[in-house]
Amino acid sequence: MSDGLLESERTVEPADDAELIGKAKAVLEANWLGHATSPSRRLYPHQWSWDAACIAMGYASWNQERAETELRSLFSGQWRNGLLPHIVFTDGARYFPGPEFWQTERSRDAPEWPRTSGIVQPPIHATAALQVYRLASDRARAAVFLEELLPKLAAWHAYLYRERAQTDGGLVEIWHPWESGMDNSPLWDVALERMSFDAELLPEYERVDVEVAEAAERPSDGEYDRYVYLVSVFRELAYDSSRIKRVTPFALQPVLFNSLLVQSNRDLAEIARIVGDNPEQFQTWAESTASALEETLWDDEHAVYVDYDVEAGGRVGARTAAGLAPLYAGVPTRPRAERMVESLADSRVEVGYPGWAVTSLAPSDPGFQPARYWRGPVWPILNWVLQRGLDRYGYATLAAEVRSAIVELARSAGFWEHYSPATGRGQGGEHFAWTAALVLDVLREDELEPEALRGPKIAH
Ligand code: 2M8
Repeated sequence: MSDGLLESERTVEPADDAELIGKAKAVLEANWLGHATSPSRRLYPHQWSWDAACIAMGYASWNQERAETELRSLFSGQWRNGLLPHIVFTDGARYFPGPEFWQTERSRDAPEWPRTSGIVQPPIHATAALQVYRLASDRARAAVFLEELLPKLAAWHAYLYRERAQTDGGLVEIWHPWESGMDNSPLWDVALERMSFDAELLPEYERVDVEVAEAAERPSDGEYDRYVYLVSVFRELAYDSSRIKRVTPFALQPVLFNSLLVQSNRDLAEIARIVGDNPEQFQTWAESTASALEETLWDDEHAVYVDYDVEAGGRVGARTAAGLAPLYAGVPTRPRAERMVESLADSRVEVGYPGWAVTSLAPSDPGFQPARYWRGPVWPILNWVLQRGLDRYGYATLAAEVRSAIVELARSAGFWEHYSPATGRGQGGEHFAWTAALVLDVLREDELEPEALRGPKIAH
């Protein structure tokens, strides 16, 4: 493992845009498993669901075949009930919890092969599929690909609305912090603390992550006990959603998950139009989730959206940059969007000069920890979601500054899982695939201007 030092600390000349693109492609290549791309070879040696969608978007403009294969491989792990698993396992790789811990063979819905986990991750896949089509060099072939993926994407969203939504609303819920994608975010603290279980009765397990990455940059052992407990409940119930729904001690409706779902529904409707199918169901889903976000999750006092704790029957107190995600899906009214942008000052940090980024928890929050995973570091994905949202509402300069931060962090420190908000130092896993993919998405080779070869392209 390298030291995560900034390139400047190593006195190496920073890469220009064309070189940086070459380095990003090399990271994806190094993580290529032959059928899919691992997020990071040692820390996460399998295929992850929302990483794969972002990775496909990163491949889209220069390697159509890879982009299609990435999504196809992920959907090869889809369950018969439509569930799209958060991990599709590769034989023999070392990670906890692996397939022998998940025991998904207890469910009638799980495929025998590939082996998978039994929970989900944020639904950004229709958005990725549409981007693969839009950037494809061979549009006719991409249209065939969309036709192939449409029923699978539709089954995935149908699973979410059938198994994860309350009867009276359009918000879907998660049953495990891993399903949020923001594993140890303070958003889940109260719900996790409320859970009571006997640690002595937990199945035995051994963490691998803390051998491969700095323990101080990972969730705590107490958090892992809770993650493991929830998996043990699900596998005891043979992953039967109707039973899990009745007993799960952890059920939340996250803003980020639901915002990505709104946009994925909009994109799925567009996919249906492209292949000559009926978009109505997807539009209806998009509108019902968008209205529920507006009506239930808007926090007027803080001008941001907040998660809802279904188990406790109330809003989550913690506020994070995930609360800005509705901008990405075009959900807020213009006055709300303006207030959200004004309040951005609270959670932005100046990194990757001349850009700025949002942190995973505001530096002013007493729980802020600059190296501890989803409790403070800068994550490319959150900033990627934000820049798309800012662009959508016409804040082109702000969006370009956020893109600049994503690019400049990678240029100076390399492609890391997350970055220190104080120094820009790389943290967590190195040579990280979705970081490379998101850089490729915001800095596209086909859009490079000749002068960009001499320095960063920043709009002011
Ligand atoms: C992290 O999550 C995994 C569990 O799914 C882990 O910590 O072992 C999260 O950052 C998640 O959002 C991400 O998809 C995954 C792979 O990059 O790593």
